[in-house]
Amino acid sequence: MLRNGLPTALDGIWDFAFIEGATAESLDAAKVETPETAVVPGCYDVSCGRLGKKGTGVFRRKVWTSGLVRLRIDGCGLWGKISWDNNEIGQYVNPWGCTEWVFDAGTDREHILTIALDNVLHPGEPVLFHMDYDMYGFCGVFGSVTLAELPEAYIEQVRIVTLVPKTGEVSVKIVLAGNTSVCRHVSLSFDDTPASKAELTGAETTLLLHVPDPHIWSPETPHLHKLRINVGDGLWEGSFGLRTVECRDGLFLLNGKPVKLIGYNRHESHPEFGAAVPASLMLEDLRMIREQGCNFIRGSHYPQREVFLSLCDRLGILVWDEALGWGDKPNRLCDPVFQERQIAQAVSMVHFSANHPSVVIWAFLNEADTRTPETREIVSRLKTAILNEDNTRPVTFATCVCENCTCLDLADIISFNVYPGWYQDLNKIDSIESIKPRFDEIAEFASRPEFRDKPLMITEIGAAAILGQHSGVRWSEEYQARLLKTALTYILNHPRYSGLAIWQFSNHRSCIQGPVLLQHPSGLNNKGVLDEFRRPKLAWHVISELLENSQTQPKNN
Ligand code: ADA
Repeated sequence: MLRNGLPTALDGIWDFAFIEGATAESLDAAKVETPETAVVPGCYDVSCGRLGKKGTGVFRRKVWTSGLVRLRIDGCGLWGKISWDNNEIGQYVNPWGCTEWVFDAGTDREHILTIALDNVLHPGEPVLFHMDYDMYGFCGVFGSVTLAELPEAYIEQVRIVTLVPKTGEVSVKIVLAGNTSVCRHVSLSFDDTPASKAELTGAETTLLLHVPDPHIWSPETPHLHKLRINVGDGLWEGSFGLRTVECRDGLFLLNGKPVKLIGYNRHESHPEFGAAVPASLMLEDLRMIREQGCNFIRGSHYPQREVFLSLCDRLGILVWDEALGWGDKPNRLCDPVFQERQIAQAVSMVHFSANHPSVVIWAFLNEADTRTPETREIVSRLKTAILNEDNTRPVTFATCVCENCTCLDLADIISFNVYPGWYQDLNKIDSIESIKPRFDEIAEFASRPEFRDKPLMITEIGAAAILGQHSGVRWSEEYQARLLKTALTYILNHPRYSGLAIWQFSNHRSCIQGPVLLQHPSGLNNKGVLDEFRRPKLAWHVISELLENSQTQPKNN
């Protein structure tokens, strides 16, 4: 490895052991034997015989390095401890979220990296994942593990903000760490053009620069620019997009033009990969979504991985990126430890993902029960923490308490999760006709003076369907297709709505044994318009035809 701060991937074959019933906290992981084999990224509990097992997966490999290093893991399940040789160097308490640790690796020799992760649920503890969440808590390393050898003064963060897309005017904030006094100048090169030099003004320097030959980033023209930065021995390379996002007069504006956000909620879930969905499958998912005529993904319900956002940057897909939460009640929302972990997770999400042009909305706490005033504190603290990290994007949260939410004034986008036709009117064999009146009611509510300047979205609506089930009523492909066609037709044609995220792209594995309408005895949430293997249900074809004939959405680039 070159000691320039650039990451090297440690993915591939690792040693492994699974200790059933144990928590990572209870293990002295550095001393656990690891006679089995695992592949990183990868989940332990996806294959038969392992699904549902609770315990600690111990992942281990050798690494030859020395000195100051930065270890980064782009998402894990669910929590655990990181050890280097025989020392614990950090805890992982940020399920699905990217986390990094900077530490002294020691002398130039072979070292032992151990990642111990448990999916044991800690009922009653203020952890960030619970058994009553409608998503399976896999045990594994979901994203890439990288290590970077750091020079004496190294680049901790670069934040690129578009000021004027057309002229390519950007601000570039460079945050240094280590012995920053040794560096006085920085050299920057856009798109491999000749580098320009600038003076550093300390640990944090913000420069106003012009991108030569600027091209705007948008779903139709997802043009990416590249920036390379040299500071002393330190090197940073990254891509970015010239685009602006705004919410004004009830509209969602991209580069100053109104856009309807039409697409899906998508979980990272697959029967063979669990939550460690490979980039090749992510690309297939995104290609299908783009070719169908959609332009939007709500990353439900946790921070999206680096590689996923990079693919969305390249394909021109707009992303709602949200911190982990699912139906949390006031007892959790008001817990001080839960609040601190929620805030740390949200800040980390923004810290790692803010340079992705595809990310256009930050969010948190899906369907938190915000009907009572004491829940405002965490919502307000999360919004403030995110804006302190990045004030260039709208910040919001999706609520299912809708008009009864006490925090809508804190939401930059009014985002309602509603299920007329599925969870309501269960005494009726068919209640799809309740969608229009409900959407009318919401549009009326969102037209009140206090809300009318905020964009309005339906961030969830859907119905389950079992592939091959053609009864015409709930659980059939026909019912799901009719329900979604009704909802999508309404949103595409109603000017008050800025978007719709269908629940959901593909079936995902749940872990709650909740009401049968929520998930099928197979342990899957079957509201995907594709099944868990991405096999299309009737709804996929009906939506494709609807979008093909709609004048509202931009056609594919
Ligand atoms: C909620 C929740 C989703 C999913 C959905 C459903 O809206 O936000 O994660 O559980 O319900 O399938 O009912």
